[in-house]
Amino acid sequence: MNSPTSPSSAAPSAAEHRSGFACFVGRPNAGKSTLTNALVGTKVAITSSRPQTTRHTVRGIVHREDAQLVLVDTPGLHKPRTLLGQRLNDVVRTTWAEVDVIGFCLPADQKVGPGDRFIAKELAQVKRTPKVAIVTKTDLADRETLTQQLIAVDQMGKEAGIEWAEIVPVSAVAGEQVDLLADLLAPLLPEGPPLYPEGDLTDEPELVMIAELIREAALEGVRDELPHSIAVVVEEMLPREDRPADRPLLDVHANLFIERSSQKGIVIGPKGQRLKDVGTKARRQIEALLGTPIFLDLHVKVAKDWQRDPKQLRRLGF
Ligand SMILES: Nc1nc2c(ncn2[C@@H]2O[C@H](COP(=O)(O)OP(=O)(O)OP(=O)(O)O)[C@@H](O)[C@H]2O)c(=O)[nH]1
Ligand SMILES: [Mg+2]
Repeated sequence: MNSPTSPSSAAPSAAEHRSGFACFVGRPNAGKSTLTNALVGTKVAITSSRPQTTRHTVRGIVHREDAQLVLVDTPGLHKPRTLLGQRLNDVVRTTWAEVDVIGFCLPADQKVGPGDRFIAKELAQVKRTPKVAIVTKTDLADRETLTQQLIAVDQMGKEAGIEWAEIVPVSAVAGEQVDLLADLLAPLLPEGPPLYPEGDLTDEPELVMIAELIREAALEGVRDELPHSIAVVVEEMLPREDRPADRPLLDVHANLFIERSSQKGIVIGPKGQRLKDVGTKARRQIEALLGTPIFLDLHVKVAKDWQRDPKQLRRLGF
């Protein structure tokens, strides 16, 4: 208790401001990135219907009156088959040690399975950090299924030795209970001042964000293992010379890497149409991000078996 004469007692609300980190974990495709974006209110992480979309931790910042919540969106945790897969899992586990609260995402429309139980077992080792179970994609489940899922998640927690601080059903797509989730996470953060300046929504470097938007555009529509083989690097970004001041143009040079030359045709498509579509889609997103017209110069290159090659991984930023 502060004494009545202490200066801090004059402004109790300032002392109660909370700030800290929450990370979302879960199987690939559980809806972690979509939920991150919904909470932040803007797209900070790319999403796709392909599993293992997220490949590095992305921070999204939620600014509230009473708290600043920094969301750390991590790659889906899965059984690794490549060196890349191992690196992604390492990233996730390192993050657990650094956050104030962990949100475990489980889709409402899929039964709790071995993959989830595996994560729960691992999570149980992280003793002191409060854990919230988040049942995602509730718009895809009827009432009965959702009820069963909430019970199953409760049960899974008990079996793994986790005491859930909360179990919250949400739909990021329908915008249901997203605000409630923020209301529940905020009190679990320690007291403290904001960690990021007002208005900052992410700490993703612009070049990384641009590469991610290109990768996102390239992911949809390709099948099987190909999404995992795609990596994108922005090599250069330069304002076009000789442009009038009121009509600037930014040249963005990017490489889209695949693992085998046999994949080239799929990415490029007949008469180059697929690559063209990817470029158009990505360009729109990048222009929205930067607020300026760009020219996207996109090339497809082979980086042989990069997911398994330490040297290539380093070059591609892993
Ligand atoms: N209907 C519905 N679909 C959702 C919802 N949230 C996510 N999705 C979809 O589920 C798919 C996966 O979403 P992501 O947010 O990329 O999943 P993730 O957990 O980040 O996946 P990884 O990064 O691969 O681990 C995408 O097609 C999303 O549109 C939701 O609330 N409702
Ligand atoms: Mg993701």
